[in-house]
Amino acid sequence: MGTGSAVQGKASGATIPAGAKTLSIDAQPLSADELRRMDAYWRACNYLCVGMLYLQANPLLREPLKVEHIKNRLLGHWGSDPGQNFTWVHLNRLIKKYSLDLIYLAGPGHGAPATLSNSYLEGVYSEIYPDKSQDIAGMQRFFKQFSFPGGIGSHCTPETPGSIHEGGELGYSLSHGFGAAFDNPDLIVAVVVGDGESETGPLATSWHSNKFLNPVRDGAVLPILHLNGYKIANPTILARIPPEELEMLFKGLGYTPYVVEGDDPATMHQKMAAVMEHCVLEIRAIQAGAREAARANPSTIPARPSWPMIILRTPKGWTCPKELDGHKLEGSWRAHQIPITDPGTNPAHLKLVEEWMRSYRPEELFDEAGKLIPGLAAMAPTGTSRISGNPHANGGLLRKPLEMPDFRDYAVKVERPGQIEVSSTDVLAHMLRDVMRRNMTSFRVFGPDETASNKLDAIYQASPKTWMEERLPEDDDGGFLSASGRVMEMLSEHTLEGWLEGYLLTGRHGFFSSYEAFVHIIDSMFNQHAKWLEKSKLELDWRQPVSSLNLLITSLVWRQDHNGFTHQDPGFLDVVTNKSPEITRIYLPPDANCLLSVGDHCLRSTEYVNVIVADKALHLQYLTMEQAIDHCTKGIGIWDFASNDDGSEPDVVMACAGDIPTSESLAAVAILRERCPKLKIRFVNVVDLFRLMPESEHPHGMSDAEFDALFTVGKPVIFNFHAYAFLIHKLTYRRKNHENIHVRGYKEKGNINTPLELAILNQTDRFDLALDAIDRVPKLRDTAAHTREWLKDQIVDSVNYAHQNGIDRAEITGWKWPL
Ligand SMILES: Cc1ncc(C[n+]2csc(CCOP(=O)(O)OP(=O)(O)O)c2C)c(N)n1
Ligand SMILES: [Mg+2]
Repeated sequence: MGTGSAVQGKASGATIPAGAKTLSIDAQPLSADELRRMDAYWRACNYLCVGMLYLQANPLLREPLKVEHIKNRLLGHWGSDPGQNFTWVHLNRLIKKYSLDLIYLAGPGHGAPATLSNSYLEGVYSEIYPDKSQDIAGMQRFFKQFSFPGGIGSHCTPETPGSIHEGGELGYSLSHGFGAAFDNPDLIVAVVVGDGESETGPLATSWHSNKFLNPVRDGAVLPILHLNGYKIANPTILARIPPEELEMLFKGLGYTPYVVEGDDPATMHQKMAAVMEHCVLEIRAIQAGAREAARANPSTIPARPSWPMIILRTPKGWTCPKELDGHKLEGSWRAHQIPITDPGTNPAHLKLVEEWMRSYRPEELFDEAGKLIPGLAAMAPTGTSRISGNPHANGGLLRKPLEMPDFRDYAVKVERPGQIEVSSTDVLAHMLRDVMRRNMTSFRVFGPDETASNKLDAIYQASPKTWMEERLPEDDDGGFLSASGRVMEMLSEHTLEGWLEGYLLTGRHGFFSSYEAFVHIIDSMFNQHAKWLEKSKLELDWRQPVSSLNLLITSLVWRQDHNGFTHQDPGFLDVVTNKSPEITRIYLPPDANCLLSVGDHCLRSTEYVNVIVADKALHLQYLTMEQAIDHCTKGIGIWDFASNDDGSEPDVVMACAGDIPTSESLAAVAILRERCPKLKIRFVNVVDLFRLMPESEHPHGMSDAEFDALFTVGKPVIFNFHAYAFLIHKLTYRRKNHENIHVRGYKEKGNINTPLELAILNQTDRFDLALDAIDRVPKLRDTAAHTREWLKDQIVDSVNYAHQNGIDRAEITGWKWPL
């Protein structure tokens, strides 16, 4: 055990004043009977956890434990379970006592046996999975399926009732928890944070979420730092730093930490009961005070409270055998996974497992049929008050569709294609502003300090940014800060993504914008969320659909000429295409009207990750609203205004995906049509990237017949792509004409360049695209030699001009579609 100064002072249980450090060990809120029953319930949870790890038969040890009762392959984690069970049992007491609406997030999701055992004891598990009934046969199946082929995973996967946090990839528990609490004023989100998890970057920064939680309109998060001292194979930092530093750390982060430390169950139950009750009452007092003040004077600005948190210092693997073969087991990293790994081959160890399981006295806990005895079952809350049955953890049950304005009302007037320049994201922002206005308790916009930079600042007209900290007079000059703001801005992509996921999984709606290069920071969070959605959507009927995660990628590679190479990386799309086609969508709207149509579609959708790629800078506009709707509905199409192959087979297909590649492709077409007037060109634009895939591989995929009709079966295709070229090959490699598809994209060439120079470096510019066409159309090879030379001269001249003047030539910057 650690040596922390766990318990100081003489205050009594729930009456400790806010800000007091710890509670007295003398606080004894539990009656002898309550203590006995809580401990019994905890023993039942712990028993079930060990059963899940080890047993495939003889679940209640009604006969002596034999080798054949043990699973052939032992998988799962024990170390985290007893502390999590302990926490859950104490939460149950307070849910009942104070009619709390409470959900639970297991940061160390590998401790899933704790969540599962509680769900089983609460009856929710059997309601959802009737074959895992509350009897001996059901318990046997419940044990056997855990971490077993054909069964369930070893983390708090989507199959786990009450879970919105898988916890396999550590670091996101607290941000998920805060996301769940936003705009849920009556909800308490208990988040167990692993002490190892606390060492991750995302978790470390997510403590600052308290600076964005408004006690008037939001719920509360109760962090419980699970200081069990160890990770897989090492001590944890927070368990070994001096207790004073630990306390200062959390005070410095703005929390009031309460320490519960020990290993004697009876004493620990009293301590935890006292501390947790105090925390709940403190939360309630904070909320009541802030809400009362707001009622009395709506212009009151609520101060950020010092929210309580618990530091639970217990031995890792608490209650397992103290030692194994002379090695410390309880209270060591050796308890992390399967504490005793060889009961199948080592009779002494088999005996030890049996003794360990019998130490929980299952015969006192379960009746003859194998059901938790009524006196203990009555300890759990009922109905939707059960943590594992709380509808917030199945957010689709609570989700209401957004009230949407008509996106057509924001349309850019396009009389002729390619004549006017507009910032597409600015146009979208006006729609988002009105989405916000109509959904002031269920929609938030997230961005890492980039909402304004991404030209989405019109949203501030509906709601400013959430800010609970000090405000200076100058903040009123364009700062848009308010405790009641609904635009979430913190410079942590991790925290924002975590908030958004928590917000969505509890039934609400959101929109995230990020610089393209830095969206990679949340690659892994995207991966995990995508996995969650896939399982929920495809395999779990009982999980109701939640809103899609809408990710606008902007400040694109092609307009990072001022920031340079570090800000150029369009590779997030590659990451997205690895995930299940059932839940991934990528849209590259070429102009503002297409972006509006796509944005409307995404905000209404459920169970997807929608990735929208659209630049913030001024860009030419091509389609009227009606044309844009048609184009986006099809997802890919021929643009007649740019094509001259009507009624005949084209000589070349000029294809493109992305706003900036579209304008370069169009400029290339204009050059070719002027200089090679006999050339038959078909211009194809792709909005919905997955249209390129075969229909057998993606729900949006095109049939071969459709693909062949657009791209021909033998003509050259010059495809100008927003991101890395290889992705287009990956999506089209099975198509008949694949060998003629010549893709240009970003080639990792960049620095401080002009936009055209950057395109030239990567050969995505109009001149190189025109050269590509000439080189691939047989009849031009001989006849277009002069044009070829002219194009090469243009490239040299453009680069020279950029290097001399620092900008592109006026005919480039002011280029318009000429036909
Ligand atoms: C981001 C990440 N890195 C590494 C791992 C591998 N891993 C699984 S459990 C674990 C230790 C976790 O320790 P802690 O958070 O203290 O949990 P507990 O002690 O409650 O088991 C690690 C490193 C992971 N799951 N996620
Ligand atoms: Mg730990």
